[in-house]
Amino acid sequence: MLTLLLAACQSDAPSNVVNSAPIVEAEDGTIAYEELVVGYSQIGAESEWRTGNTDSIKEAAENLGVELIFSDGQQKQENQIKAIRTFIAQQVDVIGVSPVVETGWDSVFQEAKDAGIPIILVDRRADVAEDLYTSYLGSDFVEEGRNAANVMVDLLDGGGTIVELVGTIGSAPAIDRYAGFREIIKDYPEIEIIASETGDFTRAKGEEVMGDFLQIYGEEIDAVYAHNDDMAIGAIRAIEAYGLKPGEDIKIVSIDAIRDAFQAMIDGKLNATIECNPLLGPQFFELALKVANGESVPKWIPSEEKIFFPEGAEEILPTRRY
Ligand code: GZL
Repeated sequence: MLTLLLAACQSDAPSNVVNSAPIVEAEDGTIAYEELVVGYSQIGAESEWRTGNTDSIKEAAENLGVELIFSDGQQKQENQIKAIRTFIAQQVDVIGVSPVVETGWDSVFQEAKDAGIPIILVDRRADVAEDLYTSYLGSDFVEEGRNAANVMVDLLDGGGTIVELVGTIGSAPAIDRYAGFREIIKDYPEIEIIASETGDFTRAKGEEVMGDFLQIYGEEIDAVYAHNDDMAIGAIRAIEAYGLKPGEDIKIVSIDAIRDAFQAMIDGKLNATIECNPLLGPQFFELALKVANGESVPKWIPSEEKIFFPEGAEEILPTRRY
């Protein structure tokens, strides 16, 4: 017998948040959101995408009444591993983690499994045996790389030289966006990637590395492929400081679709951004509750994503939530 108590609908809740989740107190031992305790190990606050992701997770926990124990790893794997061990000691119901890099998780994930605590990978994957995590909620980064390359081929009309700003070395998005881009570009011998360096997904490093590229290659550069918008915005600053026009003299394609990328497209400084959706909070807790209640869930839940261009950016910008 189920007792269903419907939460009051919050008519003002943002559209992407579940706002009338039923409070279920079941006699079969399953738990409701209000009884769920989740430990979340976040990477850090390296980009606008990340802060949007964190906001979505915290907001969803608040709206659903979930007890969230949140840890900011400051982009260090050792901090994330420490946080996961703390969650295990606190005997949380579910652990969510966005792994800063793909490798080095086997032992701590095994500790969680031995403690009977399921792990959900959010945003980024880990290179571990499939029995060490329950599900992965996140994007197809290889497809994002393919999409960026197809846009770049059109922008360069099939020929030109590209410099690449790579994300955090060893991270799933950097590895996959690197590979997906090359899967397409390999069929265009007139397009050459002349330099590729990590900007660690940050604006400051993206500006620094683009500045170095300009010192070495100067006007030989036709385009920039940035693994995220924050590095692209750093590159825009470096290109302007060098005396060239970003978006015109040097084309730029990046990934994430943050608000500042829409503004850069409106200003004519960015040529396209591939969406990578950080608003995963509601989906994550829906998945966590199912996992806590022993329901079977898909091994991978991919996000739905679009490609955005300067045309229409002005109308879309006010609707963007991150
Ligand atoms: C992608 C996410 C990446 C973003 C960056 O899902 O992991 O990390 O593209 C962020 O902006 O830093």
